[in-house]
Amino acid sequence: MGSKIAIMGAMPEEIEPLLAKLDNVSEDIYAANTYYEGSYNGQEVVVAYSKIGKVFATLTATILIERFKCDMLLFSGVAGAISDELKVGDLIIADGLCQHDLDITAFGHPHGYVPEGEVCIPTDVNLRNIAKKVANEKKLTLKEGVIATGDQFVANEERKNWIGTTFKADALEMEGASVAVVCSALNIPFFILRAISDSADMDAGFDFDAFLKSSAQISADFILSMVDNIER
Ligand code: 4EH
Repeated sequence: MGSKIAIMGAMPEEIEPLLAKLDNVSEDIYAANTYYEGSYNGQEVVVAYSKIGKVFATLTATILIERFKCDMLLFSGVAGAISDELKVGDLIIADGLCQHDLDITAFGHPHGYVPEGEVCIPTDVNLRNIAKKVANEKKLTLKEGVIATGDQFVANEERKNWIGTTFKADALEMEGASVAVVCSALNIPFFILRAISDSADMDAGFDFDAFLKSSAQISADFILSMVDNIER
């Protein structure tokens, strides 16, 4: 199925645990970013971090597909929890992604919607099923739900709860929906995994700094197990 798999993060910390496990890595600089081509257990992969936010994530996802010819994209990183069920280090996979900061409600449209777009973009069902199989084998709990994306680091209970109720979202971050827009438009199967680093509340900045590394590692380890379970 996957002949060349893109694995994307937003921050260096999110891809460092991936790069540490690749073989035959070569670096290619393109559009002011570094792309790492290599292999994992014989599977060809291209790894990159986009930089933070929706615009950079859109650029990187597009380049991974159009220039590096990846035919599948997996995102690995951390997220703020909305659901009370999610604690630091827990994993969530997106069944769909929305943009919580996209607002043309002045014209009567719902939050997150623009004409010819969709509020919530679904991820690839096959990749989600592989994730569930991997979680079973590893005896890990995997939550599945909506992930809300926006160009804001949310450290505010009120904003977090608004995003939760408006989009029925379980977690939030700043890149996933961009990847969803690009991959769905280009018909590339994609998957978004996040390990919780904070709860998007007043302690979020502090918690994020404390748990970025450990949660990024948890997400990266899981993503690499998924690569082992994807048909070549
Ligand atoms: O890439 C951005 C990072 C935070 S900004 C989105 N990532 C982490 C996920 C995330 C998140 N997003 C929004 C984790 N917790 C979040 C939250 N709100 N509460 C950043 C981080 N460190 C330095 C500079 N910018």
